[in-house]
Amino acid sequence: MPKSIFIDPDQMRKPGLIQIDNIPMNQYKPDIKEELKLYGKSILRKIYYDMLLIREFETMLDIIKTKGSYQGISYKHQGPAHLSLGQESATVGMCINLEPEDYIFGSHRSHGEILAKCFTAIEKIKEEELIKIMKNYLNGSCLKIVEKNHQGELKDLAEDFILYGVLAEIFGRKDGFNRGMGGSMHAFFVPFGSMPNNAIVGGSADISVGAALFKRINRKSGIVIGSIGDGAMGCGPVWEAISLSAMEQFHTLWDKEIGGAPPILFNFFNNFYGMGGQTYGETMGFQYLARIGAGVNSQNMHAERVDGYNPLAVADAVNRKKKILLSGQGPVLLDTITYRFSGHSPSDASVYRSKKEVQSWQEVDGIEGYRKYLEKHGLLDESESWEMKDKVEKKVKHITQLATSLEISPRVTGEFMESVMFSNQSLDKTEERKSELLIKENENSRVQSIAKKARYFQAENGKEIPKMRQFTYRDALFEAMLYRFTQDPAMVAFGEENREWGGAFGVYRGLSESLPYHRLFNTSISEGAIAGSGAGYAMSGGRAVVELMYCDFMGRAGDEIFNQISKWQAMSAGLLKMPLVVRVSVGSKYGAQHSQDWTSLVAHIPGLKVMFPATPYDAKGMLNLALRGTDPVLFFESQRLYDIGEQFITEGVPVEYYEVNEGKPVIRREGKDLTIISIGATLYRALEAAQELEEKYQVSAEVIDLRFINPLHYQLLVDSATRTGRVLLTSDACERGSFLHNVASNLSQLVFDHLDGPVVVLGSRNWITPAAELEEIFFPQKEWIIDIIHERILPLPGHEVSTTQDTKEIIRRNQSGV
Ligand SMILES: Cc1ncc(C[n+]2csc(CCOP(=O)(O)OP(=O)(O)O)c2C)c(N)n1
Ligand SMILES: [Mg+2]
Repeated sequence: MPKSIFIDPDQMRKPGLIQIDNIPMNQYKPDIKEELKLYGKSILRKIYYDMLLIREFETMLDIIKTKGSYQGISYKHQGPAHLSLGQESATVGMCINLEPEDYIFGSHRSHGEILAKCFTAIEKIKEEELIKIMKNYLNGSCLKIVEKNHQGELKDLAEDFILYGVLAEIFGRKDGFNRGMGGSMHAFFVPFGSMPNNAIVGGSADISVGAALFKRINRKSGIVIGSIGDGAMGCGPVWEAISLSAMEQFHTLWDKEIGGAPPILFNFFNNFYGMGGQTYGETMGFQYLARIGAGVNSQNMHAERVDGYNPLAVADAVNRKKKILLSGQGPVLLDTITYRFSGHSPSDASVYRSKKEVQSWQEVDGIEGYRKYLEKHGLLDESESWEMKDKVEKKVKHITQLATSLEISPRVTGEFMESVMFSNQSLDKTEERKSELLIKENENSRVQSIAKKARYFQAENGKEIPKMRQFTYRDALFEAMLYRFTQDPAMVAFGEENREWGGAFGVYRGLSESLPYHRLFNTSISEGAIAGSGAGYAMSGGRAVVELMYCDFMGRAGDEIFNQISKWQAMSAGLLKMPLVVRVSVGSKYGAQHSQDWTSLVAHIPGLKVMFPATPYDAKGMLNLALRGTDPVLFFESQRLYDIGEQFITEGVPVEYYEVNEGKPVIRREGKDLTIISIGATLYRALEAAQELEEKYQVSAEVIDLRFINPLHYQLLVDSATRTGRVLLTSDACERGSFLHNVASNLSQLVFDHLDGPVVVLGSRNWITPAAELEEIFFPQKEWIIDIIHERILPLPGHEVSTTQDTKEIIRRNQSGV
């Protein structure tokens, strides 16, 4: 299906003026008759109660943190407490009109949001369902703690359950909502629509977009709110998230039946500060945050400034925006003004703002203002409000007693932590329905052309088959992708140029014939949001494959890869899965910013699986493995390899489905004198070197292709090194800090008694990658491999070195930092 939007030069060159519609600010007009009609007396009172309860919860944490004791309960809380005292009206208001299936994601300051969202859900969920959720959550262990000696109604018990689940999480306890693996800044409770909260400023923006994509693409009900602070408006990934969420293709190219844009509301809790920086008048230039909407699309993102000091104003805005979002007309931006009375954290002395300013906001406190409003209209009297205050104090005290006691609330063990780093499952489909495909698999023209190709690089007579007719590494990746698209209806792939172009290197070429736009699409040039929304999509229950054109662009998606994709399974205590494959192409020939192998960076990050196939057989078998798993995989590919045919599996790359065993390296050439271990495209230079070692020096080198970086099985490496007693490791990654040093260090320890020489690492030089014409003096070459073996491991009689790899040279290089 070719793209059909015509860009008309006459239209584009026409003079004119861009008209920008007005952006409303604080337009809510209280009308008690209407409000009573909409919510009823009991909910209007409940709003006050919820605000009080959140205030008491946060006050307790503040006192615990600063004084070490609350209502006679002594406790030292070591972790953070970013409190939202003063912001309760904004958070409660946001949640009043949300249903349990609506998702909220938040920031480091989100205790109030979790509580408010869950309290609203308790109101809306039927009692039997409520019991079921509490009984099933963490096998009922959290419920058991609060139901002991509990008297009263089920909803009251559910409230305790929420308060305890959040507080025990903040205190790092086993029966906290995420078994203490998330803690204060990351607690959440999915069954009530409270999704992960992020300690990275703005981190929730692109994850929320991914969740909204999941809802839209899979026709799930509800909207997604990504709540972040005003300070987050300065973060690149937030702008990227907004760009991606506002792509016009949702209206212009996607099937109408999908329903339009993802239902995402970016809710900025605008308290005018990002730590000590004032976003109004100092660190940002927007003056009114809502203005940002005007730059994004012609609807101004339906942006509004809302008075977060009136919960009903926020509730009204969310309600109106929800309709827009459900009709596919998002994204929406809310500039919800609020103020935090407390410091950024309890250690904050508030030196960046005046006492007068804090007092002025305290004088118009949203909770007090709302109480007066209810009293004025006869919906609450003074004694009732005191009763409520008394009740919330007792409740918070009780929960604090439970959550601070190590006897009642123990911590998890190291074994548990280890068990949740990966989910290690195989899942054919993430949703139960038929996969949407535009044509049958065998009607796809690429499938038809691949069918004519030779799946082994040589003919029976031993002659190499012409390149054009070889089934390549690129074809192998295509086959794995298409297969999984047919199996998993909720699988999507996106990135820059993913559709007609077929991904930067044509891996997907032809896939657009088979897949509708909502399953394969181009995105804005937003690597952070591409990776982050992939994470949001995956954690919401789907499977995503995102592509980063060049490994060097991982830097742009740094937070998403290092902090988000890698950590949410473990931070959720294994409750969330992350079936996400990030395809990363390792370049060459394009100089310093397009040619680096950064496998070592991700090898260092716990929580990621890292793979790097070097042959078509592995490309297909390993991508099959990654695409059926439930863990995040950084899947490295090499631009040097896309065009190669299969040279090792003589039967050829199977047409049928197969998987390569996870973590297992493979011997590519057997030998007895020396083991050469390679990662990625360096394999082929290692094999050339092994050939020359054999022919010229009668040294028999075993060549092992590591294939996997994490997890990695060492046994085959240990066996080989034990047999040969000599090990050289090589890859195209720069030598300093290369993952190969880890393998070398482990092997040195594991086979120390059998070694006849040092375990040596040969990488690229510790320079920038030079222009294509100079690459031979940068990347490891066959000659370097032989030279380093000669100089450091096994002298080769008569060998004349062309490079210096001796001790003096290694010391010199390190001394110069190169
Ligand atoms: C990427 C990143 N940079 C800096 C920080 C440190 N930090 C934590 S909160 C914060 C201020 C955030 O301001 P805002 O987004 O307005 O949220 P608020 O604290 O006002 O709720 C900063 C700078 C961080 N956690 N993440
Ligand atoms: Mg702020």
